[in-house]
Amino acid sequence: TAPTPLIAGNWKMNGDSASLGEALATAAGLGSTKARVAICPSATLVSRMSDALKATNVQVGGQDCRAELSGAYTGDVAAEQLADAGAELVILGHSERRAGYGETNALVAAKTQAALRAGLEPIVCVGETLDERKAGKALEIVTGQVRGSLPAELAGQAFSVAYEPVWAIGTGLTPSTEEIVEVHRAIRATLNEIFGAHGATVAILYGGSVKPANAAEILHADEVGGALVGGASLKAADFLGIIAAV
Ligand code: G2H
Repeated sequence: TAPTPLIAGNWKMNGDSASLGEALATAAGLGSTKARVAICPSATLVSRMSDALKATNVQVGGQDCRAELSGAYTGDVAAEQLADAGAELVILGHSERRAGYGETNALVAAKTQAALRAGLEPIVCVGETLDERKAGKALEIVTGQVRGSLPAELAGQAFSVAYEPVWAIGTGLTPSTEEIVEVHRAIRATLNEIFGAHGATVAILYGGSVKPANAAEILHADEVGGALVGGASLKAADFLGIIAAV
């Protein structure tokens, strides 16, 4: 079965209580979309956003979690705490965390296990840098991240993979549709190899400068099962423009 398309907004370190109106406006404007829609705000907003969106079709997610259940980890958030605050999903291994906090594939895999333990649906991010692409290593890097970041416990579980070429994030640059499809097909083949028939049910999202103007072409490309949207998810009008393109 083909996965239901997932459009997930990654608010990154943006937004406060005044921004809840954008989340509500997104929910109000969904219409009869066939997409599943989620917003992942900062941890400070998860609880209030979950309450605000309770009666709507928009789900709420976190942007990261700690692998451990609890303990002396000042400043960190456990998967269980996100779930308790109302989150249903969590983004893991975003390139901003891989690059900024030295998150390795092994750590991302441990966080993914923690997400499953807490009943959260992981969105595991992978993607090559510009240097890696220029060196002809994009497929090798990305499939290596898929193998290393997805623990065996994901077998039979709901999760998605987000392909975000690092050079396309927040830069306005997007890969060609052919480049996206090539990587997504490689990810699909790797998922099939690891998870067998379950691999075909995993949505592979594209992320990196998705906006209303390029959403239709990207979302209709082969093996693209949705999008992880940063900047263009902050305003309901833009986010709805992307959702409408599914
Ligand atoms: C990539 C993406 C969302 P943006 O990081 O995860 O952000 O759409 O702003 O490039």
